[in-house]
Amino acid sequence: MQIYWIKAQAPLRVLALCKHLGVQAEFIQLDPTDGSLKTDKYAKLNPNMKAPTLVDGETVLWEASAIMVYLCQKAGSDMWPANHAAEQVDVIKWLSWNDCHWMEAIGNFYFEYIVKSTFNFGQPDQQAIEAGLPLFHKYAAVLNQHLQGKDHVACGRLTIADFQLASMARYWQESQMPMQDYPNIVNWLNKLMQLPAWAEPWPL
Ligand SMILES: N[C@@H](CCC(=O)N[C@@H](CS)C(=O)NCC(=O)O)C(=O)O
Repeated sequence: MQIYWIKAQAPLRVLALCKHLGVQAEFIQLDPTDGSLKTDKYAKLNPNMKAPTLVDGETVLWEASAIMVYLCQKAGSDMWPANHAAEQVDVIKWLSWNDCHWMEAIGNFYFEYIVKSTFNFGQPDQQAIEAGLPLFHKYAAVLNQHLQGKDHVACGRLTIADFQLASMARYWQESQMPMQDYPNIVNWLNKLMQLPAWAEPWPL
């Protein structure tokens, strides 16, 4: 099995999951600045020309959430509740909320501070950060309320929803997200950091 990745939040979830579940794979690092995502060979695997992409024999998969489900099924992990319909609904709800709302609310902080500094794309744009604050507060309040008295986002245990929602939020301090106003989110992120695979997700 091969997993193509770059040093960014969507591949991060998949890499952390592989490490957490002990899934063996060949991890192939690409770089968005050197054209390696844009080759014809890679575009045949992932027509979006983005990472991550998983190749396992005849199976070729893109989208981090689908790849995480595939890996859980392969490893027999209940981080994806394969045999429990109501739990699947719970996980899907939060994956969807992440992709439609949470990513939009925190994505500009992550892009301006983490993506730009990782790939030398220039200085953060403070105006973009400030413009994103109302949306940040709107959705941080939703997640903070949901996490009251909880350590996990869905199913009352660690699932792929935690990895999906935390992959940008984990950088809240470095990217100036005003997360200190949302203590339940901070508590959840801190507890996730106690997982060795989450704390150090990148392949050696
Ligand atoms: N929805 C996709 C997002 C994939 C994506 O946007 N990957 C980014 C890294 S987080 C990427 O490859 N960016 C490089 C580029 O667009 O050139 C997923 O969940 O896998």
